[in-house]
Formats: sequence, C-alpha cells, structure tokens
Amino acid sequence: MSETARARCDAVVVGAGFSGLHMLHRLRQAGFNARVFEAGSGVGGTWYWNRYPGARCDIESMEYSYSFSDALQQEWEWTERFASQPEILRYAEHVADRFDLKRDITFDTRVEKAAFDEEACRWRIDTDGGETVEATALIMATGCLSSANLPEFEGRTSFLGETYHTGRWPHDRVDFGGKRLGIIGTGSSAIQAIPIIAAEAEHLTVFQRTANYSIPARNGPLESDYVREIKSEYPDFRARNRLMPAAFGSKGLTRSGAPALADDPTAREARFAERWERGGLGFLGAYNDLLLSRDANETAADFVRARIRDTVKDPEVAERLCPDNVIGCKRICLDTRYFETYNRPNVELLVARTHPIERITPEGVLVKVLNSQTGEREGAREIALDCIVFATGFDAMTGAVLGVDISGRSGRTLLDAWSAGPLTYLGLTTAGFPNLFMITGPGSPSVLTNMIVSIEQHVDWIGDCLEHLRRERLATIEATSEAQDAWVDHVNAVAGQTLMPTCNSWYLGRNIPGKPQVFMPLIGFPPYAEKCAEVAQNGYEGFVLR
Ligand code: FAD
Ligand code: N01
Repeated sequence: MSETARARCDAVVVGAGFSGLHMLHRLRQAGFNARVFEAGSGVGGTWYWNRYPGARCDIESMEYSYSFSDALQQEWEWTERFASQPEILRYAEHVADRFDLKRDITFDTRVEKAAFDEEACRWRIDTDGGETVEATALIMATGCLSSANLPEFEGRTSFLGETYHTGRWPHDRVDFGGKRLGIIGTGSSAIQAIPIIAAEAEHLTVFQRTANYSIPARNGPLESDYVREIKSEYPDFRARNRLMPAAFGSKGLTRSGAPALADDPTAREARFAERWERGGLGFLGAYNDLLLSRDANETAADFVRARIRDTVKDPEVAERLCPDNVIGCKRICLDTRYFETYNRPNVELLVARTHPIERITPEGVLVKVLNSQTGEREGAREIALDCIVFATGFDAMTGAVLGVDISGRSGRTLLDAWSAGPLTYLGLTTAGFPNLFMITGPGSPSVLTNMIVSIEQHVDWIGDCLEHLRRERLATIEATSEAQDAWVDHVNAVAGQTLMPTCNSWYLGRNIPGKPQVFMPLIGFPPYAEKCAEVAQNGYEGFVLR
C-alpha cells in the first residue's frame, strides 16, 4: 500500500482478533484498501490475551473456526473436542499468514480517537503511535470481552506480591510452585484455571462472590472418523448450525419439544444425566423451556446442585458452591474437575456471604468475618498470599468500543449517546455515527452464540454494505433514530420473555459499578440473521443513504 493509501484508506478496522482478521480479508477481496490497528503485539484477540492456565473453548473445535474458506476448513487439523488457547492462537496465526494479512496490520498500536468529518464524509482516526489516518468507514472489531475489569478493591496497589488478570496473562509461563495463591472470581475463566493452579500451588484460596453452574466439558482427543465425517459435509454442517438458536450444536442430542415438566421426574433425570455424561453446553438444550419457565429451570438447576453435592465431600463446602440463581442466565461454564478441586487439602473456599473482601493489604487479602445466620460482623481475617489472580471478567460488550473517544455528527460523542446504555440498529450501527460499524455489537446475538458464526455474518453484512455504497456512488449510510429505537425495544422485549435478565450478569452490565443496566445481546441467531438480510435486500431499510 502506498504512503497516501496508508494515510487515506477505504476502511480502518480496530482490532485483529477473529473479527478484524476476517474483516480485513473480506475488504481486500472486494478491492477496498484497509488498515487494521491492534493494541496487542500479535493477532488472535481473546486468544492472544487470555493465556491463563486451562484457557480453552466451550464451543466444539469443528464449529469454532471460520467457514469462509473451504480450503482452510479442510486443511486445518484440530486435535481436541474443545481446543485449548495455544491451539486457537496457532489457528489465528495460521489464518493471518495463509491470507497474508499481517502486512496491513499495525501492532502495538491503540486507536485512541475517531472523529467524523461531516464535510468530507470521512473518519479521522488517531492512534497512540501518533499516526492519523482518514477512512470512509470505521469498523470496530474491538471484541465483546476484551476490556479487562480490574475492580477498585481498596488497597489493591499496596499488595507486595505478584498480581495477574486472566484476560491480560503474561506470555511466559507463570510458576505457582510453592506459592500461596488467592483467586478472586468464580466465572468461566476462574473455573478453568482453578483446577490447574490448585494442583501446582502450595495453597489456593478462592474468593467467591456468586456461585456458578458448571457442566463437565468431557474434553478429549477428536476422533478421526468424526473429523472425516464433518469435513465430508462441512458446508451443510455449517448451514445446519446457523439454523440453531445459538448457531451451534446441530449434531448434538435432540431437544425435547415438550416442556420439562411434561416429563415425569425419572425421564427428566435421565435426559439431564445423558447430557451431563456427554458434557458441553448442550446441557441447557435438554428442554425448550429451560430459559422460559422458572419451574422448568429449577429442574435443571436442581440436577446440577445434586451433582455438586455428590462430588464435593465436605457438605458445607458443597452448599457454598451451589448456585441459587437461574441456570443459564449467565453463560454456563464448562469445566474439567472443577468441583473435585474443593476436595483437595490445599484449597479453601471463602464466600462473600460470610467472608466478603474488605480490602487488599501489602501481605494479602483482608476479609470480614460475618455470622452465617445473622450476617453480623464477627471480626476480620487476613489471608497471607504470595500472588493474587484477578479472574474478575470484563467490561463486556461496550467497554472496548467506548474505550475509543468516538465522536459523530455535530461532535456528539458515543459516550454521551450511550450514557443510558448502548443504542444500536441491528447491533451493527448507531444513529448519528455515519459509516461506523461494530462487529458483534450490543443488540446483536454475539455472546449468546458461537461467536465465529456471528462474526462471519457481520463481516459479510458490512462487506456487502460497503460494496453497495461504492456501486451506488453513495458517501454515507446512517441508521435512523426511529429504526434504532424500535430495535432497542425489540432486543429488550425478546429478553423480557425469558429468564435471562434475572441475575447479576455481565449481559446486563451489572458486574461494573455505575454501568447502565440494559440487557445487551439479542437472543436468537436465525431470526436475527434473516432480519439483517431482509434489511439489506429492501435497500437498507431503517437507514439513510446519502
Ligand atoms: P477479540 O478477540 O476480543 O479481539 C479484539 C481485539 O481488539 C483485541 O485484540 C484488542 O486488543 C483489540 N482492541 C480493542 N480496542 C482496541 C483499540 N482501541 N485499539 C487497537 N486495538 C484494540 N466465544 C465463543 O463463541 N466460544 C468460546 O468458547 C469462547 N471462549 C472465550 C474464552 C475467553 C477466555 C474469552 C475472554 C472469550 C471467549 N469467547 C468465546 C468470546 C471471544 O471473545 C470470541 O469468540 C472471539 O474470539 C472474539 O473475537 P473478536 O475479534 O470479535 O474480539
Ligand atoms: O468473567 P465473569 P470471566 N468482587 O464476569 C467476580 C467468556 N469465557 O472472565 O458473579 C468480587 O464471568 C464475579 O462475581 P459475580 C464467557 O463468555 C469463556 O470468568 O459478579 N468478585 C465472577 O465470579 C464468560 O462468561 C470461557 O458475583 C468479583 C468473576 O469475578 C466471559 O468470557 C472461559 C468482583 C468474573 O466472572 C467472562 O468470563 C473464560 C468484585 N468486585 C471466559 N468483580 C470458556 O469456557 C467481579 N467478580 C469458553
């Protein structure tokens, strides 16, 4: 690309995870010149940053991969049912090299600011490397789970030992041998890391605020016959998955069309047990109404709680690990011997109900000691630690987009436009910000799906849209406020028909103090994909094209 083209291009893509890589390839194929900026030193996004022990996928390998190139999906060999972080990172590297993507990616560079110039109909984008680039389109491929959440515990910076965040893990191996560790959080990241860290550390204290449901992953090597079978019909397999509610799992066990309570308890138990034994996210697909009816949900929750009580030898510890919220209102976790880990003599579980964190001290973590019956304070206890792991998640869905100072028409900032929560049309665009696109933005199915499927669907839609603008010699596309308002209402209405908004999840922004509480993802991939296609076919309904 010439110097002029580098300073003035058709599109700037922010982020070089699976979204950014595919977007760059798609833009190039359509003859656009595009540049990608990536804060990290390499490609892979999530799989570049989250190198904590045990990090792996919860979507099966044969599905968690791109479908846009048949040659790619035929040649790549996954080794396990659920791929590990190193293997997924190797895959991202392979894709970047195979399609010669790195030459248009600027690494170690954060996009800090983007302003829309209304006269020129172009975005002006500033990086922390001091570069300014002009582009017709600005495409945020910044990730739903990329802005690490490091809570402001009092005294956090006074701690004299080592600290780590699962989403910002060092590249070199961290040696926990002979050390006293504390891990804060019991979400998916912690549930994957805890069994491995516990086996290595001298002692591990787990600080749990909310107990979580977890299903055994039952990971293992991929059978070559299975791989051959999928590869022999890959396009059809992908197409069937796109028709599934969360865009994965068409080859799993079939769903019962009947409500959970229509089965007698023995049949229901057998159905849950079959899925528990198979392992994986398919557990929640046992019945269609598990996320619609509290009574149905309780049958699945009871089943998991019974498995926790079977597994954890100390009945008091087992009770602390039993969640009491709706199963599935947070993304369900997959584990390998997570609950078994609490039978180890070197692991202690402290829960916020009786031992909430008061502050971090130079030597460790100080917890209050509360009476388990009355909740009254009985004292405090300092847990001496050599190392603290923050498995405290992310400022999800909006954190990374709002991490860039974006201003649209009349200089209005996105931060201001979204002050009461994210407003989008189709989760792809936002009114007042022409030619700004978000891949897997709030208001799209994104995190409730196999994200690679959602990424590919968005990349194709954006690619087609930019080709349309070029063909029709149009300068801008912008969502109308009316279409956006109706879309936001639709996203909320769909969520409101389910149990999904009933707990303190990051889907609602409840993990971040002060964040507006709005259910951000849209439930249901197939009708969403249909709607996006329909909007485009109808001449970009709900948009103004100039
Ligand atoms: P990301 O991979 O997050 O990439 C975004 C990139 O943008 C990052 O590299 C970041 O550095 C960069 N960036 C952000 N802001 C800027 C800026 N201002 N300037 C420059 N660069 C910037 N999904 C599934 O479907 N199945 C799974 O099993 C699964 N497992 C997961 C496990 C973990 C630990 C996590 C955190 C997420 C998981 N996800 C999973 C979700 C996962 O994020 C997506 O599957 C997918 O990798 C997202 O790709 P992306 O490119 O959209 O975003
Ligand atoms: O983050 P989380 P994560 N004080 O937000 C606790 C994907 N993923 O990194 O539940 C004390 O789920 C918080 O407590 P609570 C997946 O989509 C997938 O684990 O809010 N505790 C919680 O226990 C997942 O959903 C995989 O009460 C605090 C934990 O920290 C998403 O990424 C693996 C706290 C955070 O859990 C995020 O997962 C990993 C505070 N101030 C990630 N703040 C797969 O298996 C937070 N916590 C594929």
